[in-house]
Amino acid sequence: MTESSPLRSRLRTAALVGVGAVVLASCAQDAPQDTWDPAGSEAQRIHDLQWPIFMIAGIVGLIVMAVVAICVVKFKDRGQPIPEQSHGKAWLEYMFIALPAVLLAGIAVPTVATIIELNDTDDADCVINVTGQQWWWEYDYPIAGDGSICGYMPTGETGTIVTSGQMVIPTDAKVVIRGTSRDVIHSFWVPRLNGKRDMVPGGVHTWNFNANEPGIYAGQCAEFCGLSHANMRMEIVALDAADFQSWIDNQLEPYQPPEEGTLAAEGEAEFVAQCARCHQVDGLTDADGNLVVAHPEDQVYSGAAPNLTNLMTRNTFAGATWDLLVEDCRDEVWDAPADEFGPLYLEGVTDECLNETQLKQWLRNAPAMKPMYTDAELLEPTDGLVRGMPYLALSEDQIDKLVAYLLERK
Ligand code: HEC
Ligand SMILES: [Cu+2]
Repeated sequence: MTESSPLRSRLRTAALVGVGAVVLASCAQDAPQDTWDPAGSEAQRIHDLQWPIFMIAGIVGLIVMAVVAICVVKFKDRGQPIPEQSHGKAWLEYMFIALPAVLLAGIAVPTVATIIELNDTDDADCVINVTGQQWWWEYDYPIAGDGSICGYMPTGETGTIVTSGQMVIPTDAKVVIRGTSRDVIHSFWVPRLNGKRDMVPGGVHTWNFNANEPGIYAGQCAEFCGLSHANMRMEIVALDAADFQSWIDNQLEPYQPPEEGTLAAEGEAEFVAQCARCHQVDGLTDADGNLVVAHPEDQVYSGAAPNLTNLMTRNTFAGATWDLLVEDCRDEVWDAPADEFGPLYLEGVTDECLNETQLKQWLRNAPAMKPMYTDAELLEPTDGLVRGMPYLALSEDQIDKLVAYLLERK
């Protein structure tokens, strides 16, 4: 073994840094949650503020580092005598106070102005209620006084729309969310559209969203909220006016029971028996023709479970952490150019595109996929209530039927 010379080790360090930089640069190519890549007016405002501040801070940082470097080299201990100590240079001290003060005051003015602008919820085109819980987001679309939903008038049936995971909004609209939480503090964050906003139990916080172009904008809960915090993601899906109208109308279409004698019809009966106590499917009736109404408040800690009426119109599930689409189909939608995105998204999950493997895995044993309890809680659930989706001991046969049924929910 040859001993590595200082030069060689320096070269090696340089090479490592170089490779690291290339690796990091290639990460940036596919960064769906990139704050430095704004896609809407709020994010643009933040961007316009953070760039100049980053530059100023960067220049100050470079100056400080340069001065440190000069001092280290110039005043290195070479055995020279200790220089004469001096103090009391008033003008220098005043300057060191004045300069940062002026700089900080200069930064404060546009910062405060931006904060005020970002919090202006007047003149909303669309209002959506957002509720966080362990560990997924629910969105419900209130009906305005004139009957419109998110600024659009349903052309057919009307009613409230309740979804989860993906929040669908129209492009070029000022969307105001009214957010809260059913259990602990969560934080709603879709970096390419806006900064973070905490969602707190017992309070309502508003926040604005606007997307310039159709597409999917990824985000994640940004406040530690328990065991599956890392599995609490969300997406904002932006559609242009015509596509958004279709989305609204499709969400409100009346319930279509599966054709009699099909696997899906058997799945419907399974669903009523196994799932409907927690999950609402609007318009679903039992064997006697009575409307089935979910009562998750008696079952789940947070008192809610995702509405599955139109599950297959969204393309992620369980806190937007897993895909309902197989990889090829997923890439096609996520990477679609803005003008082709809408129709692709509206297709929903087709038979060929369904990510059956993971959906079945979920039904087989959800807590094994997404941690929901500590071991101690598993043994003794609080007040008979579960957190998240429980293990239901379903047979493969039941799972097949349920998947066939769910596949028609769009
Ligand atoms: C005790 C209540 C409960 C029962 C019973 C239940 N679930 Fe769930 N389910 C939940 C909760 C809570 C979630 C949200 C979990 C999460 O994302 O962390 C969920 C999530 C889901 C999701 C993901 C939905 C989405 O939009 O993210 C699907 C699909 C699902 N359940 C299907 C079923 C089916 C099918 C059954 C019946 C076999 C069933 N569940 C029974 C509580 C329940
Ligand atoms: Cu959270």
